[in-house]
Amino acid sequence: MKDVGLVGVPFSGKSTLFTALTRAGAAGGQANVAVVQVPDPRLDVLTDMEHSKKTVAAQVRFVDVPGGLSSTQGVAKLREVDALALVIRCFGTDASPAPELADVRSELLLADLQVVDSALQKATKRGKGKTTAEMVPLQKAHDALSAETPLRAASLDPADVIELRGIAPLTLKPEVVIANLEEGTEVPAELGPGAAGVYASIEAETAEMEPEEARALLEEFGVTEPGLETVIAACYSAIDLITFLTTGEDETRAWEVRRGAKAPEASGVIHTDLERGFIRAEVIGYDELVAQGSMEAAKAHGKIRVEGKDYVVAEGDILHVRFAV
Ligand SMILES: Nc1nc2c(ncn2[C@@H]2O[C@H](COP(=O)(O)OP(=O)(O)OP(=O)(O)O)[C@@H](O)[C@H]2O)c(=O)[nH]1
Ligand SMILES: [Mg+2]
Repeated sequence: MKDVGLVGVPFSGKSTLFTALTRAGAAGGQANVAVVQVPDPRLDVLTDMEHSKKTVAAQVRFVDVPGGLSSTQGVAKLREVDALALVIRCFGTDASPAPELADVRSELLLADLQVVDSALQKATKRGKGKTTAEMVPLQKAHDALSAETPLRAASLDPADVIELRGIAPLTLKPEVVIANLEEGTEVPAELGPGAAGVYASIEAETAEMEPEEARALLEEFGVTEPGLETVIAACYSAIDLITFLTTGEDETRAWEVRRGAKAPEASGVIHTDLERGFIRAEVIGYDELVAQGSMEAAKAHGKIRVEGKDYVVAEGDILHVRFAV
């Protein structure tokens, strides 16, 4: 499960978005953490098809910290997340999205510069005047951050990145820009092509309604894709995650793995034994399976591929792992 931290200037609507996403009330003054199910219509189709007893969606945990980056505790919480969602206020007459985004980004840079510099100081003391190996990645990070380059864009060596993980820099994390929009408006172009839009306030209002009622109200406001789906899709794409599925009589389930992962690594997400004892995976794409109508039909028509340990898992693959431990 991945953790997504909501970041933004005060009153950008982080807690409102949190409420909308998690359908849980966001209490003021403390970190709000909630696990949400990742909506995936494929799960219901597969559950019906295979008469699964159980359906398990992938999950994402959202973290909303009050006081933003000015609070040490807030920053500490954010260092633990897998991705940052930068919530930018696009509602109200005084909204200025691009400068606000620039502010949030420079706060992130500054927060990182502080931890890097303090780690560098300690390393310098330990080095007693000599340049030691531990100082090298820190110095590179310092230089990048001082030049206002986020660490994810600093073309650091993989080895440096591993060294820096100890201090969990915020600008090393994947980031998505979320425009918190006023009813009837679109994502402002000035936020760049990757920005996703949500209507946090309307969606938060529907958080306590019955699903039917909520949908009707959202449609009235022209909200076709719920904020949860928009935000999760943007985060998955930023973290570079794909979803693969397993299905059978016992359960139908969605799993996440990094894009580019091979079959054994993906199998390891299900259980470490499956990676350790991986023999082969029987694979069919979701669309192909739906076209076949059932696993049984797919088998009968020879549509299930047998893939080995070098197979790169694709989005929507349905996997059946053969293993021995
Ligand atoms: N009109 C409008 N108001 C909103 C929207 N989103 C949030 N608000 C209001 O803006 C105010 C601040 O929202 P919060 O969600 O508390 O903001 P926050 O980012 O959590 O603020 P801090 O926790 O103080 O950093 C509240 O009064 C919300 O009702 C929106 O989309 N439209
Ligand atoms: Mg808040």
